[in-house]
Amino acid sequence: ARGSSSYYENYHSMKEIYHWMEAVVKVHSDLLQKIYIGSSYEKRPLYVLKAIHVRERDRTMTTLLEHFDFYVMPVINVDGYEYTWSHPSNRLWRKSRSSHGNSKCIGTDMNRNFDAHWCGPGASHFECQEIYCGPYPESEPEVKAVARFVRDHKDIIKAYITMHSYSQLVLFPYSYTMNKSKDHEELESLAQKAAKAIKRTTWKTYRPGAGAQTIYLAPGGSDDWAYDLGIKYSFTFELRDTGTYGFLLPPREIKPTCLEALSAVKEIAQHVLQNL
Ligand code: PAY
Ligand code: ZN
Repeated sequence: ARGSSSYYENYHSMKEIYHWMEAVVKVHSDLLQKIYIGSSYEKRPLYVLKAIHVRERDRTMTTLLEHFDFYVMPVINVDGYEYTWSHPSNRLWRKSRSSHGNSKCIGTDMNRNFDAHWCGPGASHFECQEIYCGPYPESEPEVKAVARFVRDHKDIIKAYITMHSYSQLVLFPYSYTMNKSKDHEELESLAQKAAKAIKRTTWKTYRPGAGAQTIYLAPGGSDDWAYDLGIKYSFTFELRDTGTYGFLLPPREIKPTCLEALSAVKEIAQHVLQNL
């Protein structure tokens, strides 16, 4: 059932996630709001949950919520996610489900579709590739919706964190170039602190580093785009694991993965608070 803790120890279909969003904002209407930011290629709604202040048992969380609102988008690739459920043989589908012109392949890599060195080295112009950048930046309605939401709130957004899997990394800009950003030193030490918070929480090892230097060149990502927009504290978490199960992480690891990720989020938020 939705309220029970086992709900957070399992994977859920898009339909269930939509119901869950509806239910949590209903039950916690004093601190949660659901914001509609646009619709997907297949016309599914895109929502961001906004969490505001009050009544937390955890002291750090209370302090953080006194100073910050948290905006959380549970799923950006709603069409792709639904597709992994309705077509189990495509359980690992990565891209969107859009088709542009008379392309013979479906889908754009949303993490190559943001307007940050769009389609440079590390992305592909070919529709059939997993890292297809799309016909132009923000060609994907989901990317456009997120970019517009972030642009419209850029003066109030103090940090941006995007969650991916897998590899256990805390990445920061840049991913589109091997060059260091102008905030490299600060972001590196904060990423190290975040990784240490994770270690204290679950004893797992996450490696901090700039994207391109740590994994590979990846242009058109949301983290670099948010950073270049002026949101200094921009991070990509690559969650569990390091390859044993890879993208098919067992459900029993969901909860500890959330706990460690949350500890890293708090570490980053505290740093932001101290540097306002
Ligand atoms: O900002 O450097 C970044 C993240 C790059 C990610 C990307 O390629 O878009 C990294 C991959 C991801 O999470 O999508 C990593 C996974 C393991 C993959 O698909 O290779
Ligand atoms: Zn990813």
